Amino acid sequence: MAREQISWVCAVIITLLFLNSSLCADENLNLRDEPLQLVKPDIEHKQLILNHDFVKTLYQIEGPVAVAAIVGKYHSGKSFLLNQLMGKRQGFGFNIGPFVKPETMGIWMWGKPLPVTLSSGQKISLIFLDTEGFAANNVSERYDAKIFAVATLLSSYLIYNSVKIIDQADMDYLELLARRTQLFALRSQMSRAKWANDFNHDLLTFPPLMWVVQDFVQAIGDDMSPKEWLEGMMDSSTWESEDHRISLLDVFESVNCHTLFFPATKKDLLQDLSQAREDDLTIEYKNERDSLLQKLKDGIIPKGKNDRPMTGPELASLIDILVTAANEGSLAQVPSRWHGFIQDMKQSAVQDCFKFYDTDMEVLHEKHHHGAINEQELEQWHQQAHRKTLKLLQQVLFGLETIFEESSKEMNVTIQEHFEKTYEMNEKKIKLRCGEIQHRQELSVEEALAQLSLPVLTSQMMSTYNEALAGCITGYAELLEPLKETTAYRKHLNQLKASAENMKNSYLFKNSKAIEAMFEKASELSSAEFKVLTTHPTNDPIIPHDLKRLFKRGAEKALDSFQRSTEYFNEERDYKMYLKVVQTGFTEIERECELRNNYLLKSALDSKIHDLTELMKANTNSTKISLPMNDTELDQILNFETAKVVDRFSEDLDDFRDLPAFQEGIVLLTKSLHHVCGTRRQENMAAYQHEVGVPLDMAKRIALLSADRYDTVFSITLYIKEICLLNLDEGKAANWPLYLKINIIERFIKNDAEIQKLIRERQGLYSMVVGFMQWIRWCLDFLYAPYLFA
Ligand SMILES: Nc1nc2c(ncn2[C@@H]2O[C@H](COP(=O)(O)OP(=O)(O)O)[C@@H](O)[C@H]2O)c(=O)[nH]1
Ligand SMILES: *[C@@H]1O[C@H](CO)[C@@H](O)[C@H](O)[C@H]1NC(C)=O
Ligand SMILES: *[C@@H]1O[C@H](CO)[C@@H](O)[C@H](O)[C@H]1NC(C)=O
Ligand SMILES: *[C@@H]1O[C@H](CO)[C@@H](O)[C@H](O)[C@H]1NC(C)=O
Ligand SMILES: *[C@@H]1O[C@H](CO)[C@@H](O)[C@H](O)[C@H]1NC(C)=O
Ligand SMILES: [Mg+2]
Repeated sequence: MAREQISWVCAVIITLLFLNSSLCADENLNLRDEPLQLVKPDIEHKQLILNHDFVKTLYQIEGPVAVAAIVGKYHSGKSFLLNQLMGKRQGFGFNIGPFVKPETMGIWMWGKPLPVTLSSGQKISLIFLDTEGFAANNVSERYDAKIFAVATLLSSYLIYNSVKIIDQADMDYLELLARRTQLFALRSQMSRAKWANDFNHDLLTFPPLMWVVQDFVQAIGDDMSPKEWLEGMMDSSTWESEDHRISLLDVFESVNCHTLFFPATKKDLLQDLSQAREDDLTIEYKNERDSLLQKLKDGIIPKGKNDRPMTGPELASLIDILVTAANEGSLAQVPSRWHGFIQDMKQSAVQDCFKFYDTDMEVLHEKHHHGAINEQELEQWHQQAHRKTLKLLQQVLFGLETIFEESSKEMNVTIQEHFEKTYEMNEKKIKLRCGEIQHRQELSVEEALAQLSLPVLTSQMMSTYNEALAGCITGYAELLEPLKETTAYRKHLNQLKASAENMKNSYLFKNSKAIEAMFEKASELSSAEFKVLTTHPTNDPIIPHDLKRLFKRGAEKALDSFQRSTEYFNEERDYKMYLKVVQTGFTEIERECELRNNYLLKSALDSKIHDLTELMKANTNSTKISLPMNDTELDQILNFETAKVVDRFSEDLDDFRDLPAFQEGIVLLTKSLHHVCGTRRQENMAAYQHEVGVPLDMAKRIALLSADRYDTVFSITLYIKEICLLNLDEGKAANWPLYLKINIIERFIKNDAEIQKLIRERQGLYSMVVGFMQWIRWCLDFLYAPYLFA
């Protein structure tokens, strides 16, 4: 009684403590010594709902942590067994269902971990998980699979609970669930990206499996352990399709079996074991239970990585991830029939693995910002991804050789097709990229050339071009370094070079035009300068020597200014040619100058001739020479004057002596002077005539009186001459030379109107004929006269 009171008091105190702690539980999240519903089903019993407050309590566990979970059909004694293993007695253990209705929904966790020292000596906090049983009336297999997967992957030790025997259906179902879970784990690993943050994916491992058979009474023979018995069962199991044999051994770290005797013998106790005390349990049960606990401690493999065991926070994160993944449907459907399951698995394995391949290829595309990729790199990456994918596929379909064979064929085709498309697309991208860079580089060359202000030295343009070309080719090579080996690269490089060459030629042409224009302008300017320099200010002709000097100096100056204005470009090919052109231009201007000078000279000569003729006239004017004068003397004077004038001419124009115009001038001057001389002689003659005016008048009167006797021009003329001569011989002119007298007479006849009238009257055919006869006779007379006289 006292003991009962004490225990009652204890219970109250504990309850008060519990209430107190639960009041402030939200703050300090104490580890509670009670079962917590970690995961519960939703209203439709399909999805899992995680209680985050309970998950948070795990954060407080700092040291290594491990989980032991129990799974199995509903109402198979899971909760009771867990209570036994935890050493919890009535009232404090998991709710043990006294009725057929399953009590444990979802996944329950014992709030306070059990400190356990493993056989390896490691001290860990062991957390027990109780689960909702499988195959409840109206619960789907998919829901079962979720619970199983989460519990299994959380565990470091998994207990499968069954009653009395190892049932073939149990084994099939367990294998399906295990296979599902394996796929689930692999998929979770595949989509690493999603939980990349700080999650350790190596935690997704399978624990050792302990198959516990409760109420075991069957004899399995002395030489056979429960493990061997289980293995025998697994070997002999009959499958729907032998092709798709898989084994729990393929999935779990290890598989073991443990049997337990009836916990009690009394029926009322068995119906509600929650009432049973330790003392009520059978010895066999207690022994076998303890040995199971020892096996658990020996067999537990704490999850971890690189010898670092999993801690509380990591466990919390693992729970979160697994529940989320399970809810998102990462668990494929579990068809009830094995064959369908296999087909489904194949399908989803191929799909998932292809997704893996695609994701892996996407990494490459991301790396290249979805641009062009070197073909080799693409190929290599693809092959590597292909290999990895096949390896993954093999892992997923482990133990299912035939469907792996089929699937990998299918996978090869899918991947190959996909790759061909990717490759083709990449080719296009390469072409586009190369073309784009080509144009960009072309622009850079054009820019460099356009910056030059023309005209510019050809050599400078070439060096600018060469520099730009080198830069653009280097730039092209650098920007397209990864695509160097492609044909598009070479093609566009050649195009780039060709269009740069074209650009160069067009700019060279433009420049040569500009240079030409510049030369042209400079040569025009220097020609104009030369013209100005060689234009003489007066209208006087310039003497040849001076003209030459003028030309020389002008040419020097004008050429110098041409050279100065084009000096910068004197290395250009056309420079010498333009220099020649300029000089030729000078020669032409010189010729024009000379022509003009000649013209000026000619008019100067003309006026000189005129002046000198006037001088001659003045010098031989009647005021200077008194006429008539002895012919010889006159001639002497005239010759002297002429010579004087000609000398004066030569003297005045001595500078032009070598020019043909000078000689022509002399000729003209001489002619002109001759004319003056002739005039003077005529005047002299007239003067003589004037001296003999009286006798000549006399002779004319005589001739007029006896003119009728002479009927021809010849005869009358001859008669008049004779009369005149006779008259002259009788006066002053008696001593004058005959030629002078004849000259005077002929002048007189020619100038006298009356005589001329007489002569005209006798003109006509008759006069001509008869005159001619008379002339012949006169000639004969003249011929024979001396002869006759002799
Ligand atoms: N015969 C027998 N009955 C058991 C054993 N363990 C539990 N029970 C009874 O089976 C019923 C269901 O137990 P429970 O632990 O709630 O099973 P659970 O639904 O799998 O958790 C209860 O009435 C228990 O008394 C066992 O080892 N042998
Ligand atoms: C399962 O059946 C029980 C009664 O048999 C019912 O109370 C419960 O709501 C059902 N659950 C679902 C998910 O249908
Ligand atoms: C699939 O492709 C890989 C690599 O190309 C090859 O090694 C393997 O034999 C192929 N598998 C099948 C089934 O064709
Ligand atoms: C001769 O010269 C004088 C002046 O030198 C001039 O006055 C005169 O008219 C001239 N006579 C003739 C006939 O030309
Ligand atoms: C003219 O002069 C020359 C010598 O001066 C002389 O010989 C000649 O007889 C002269 N004639 C006349 C006609 O006076
Ligand atoms: Mg239960």
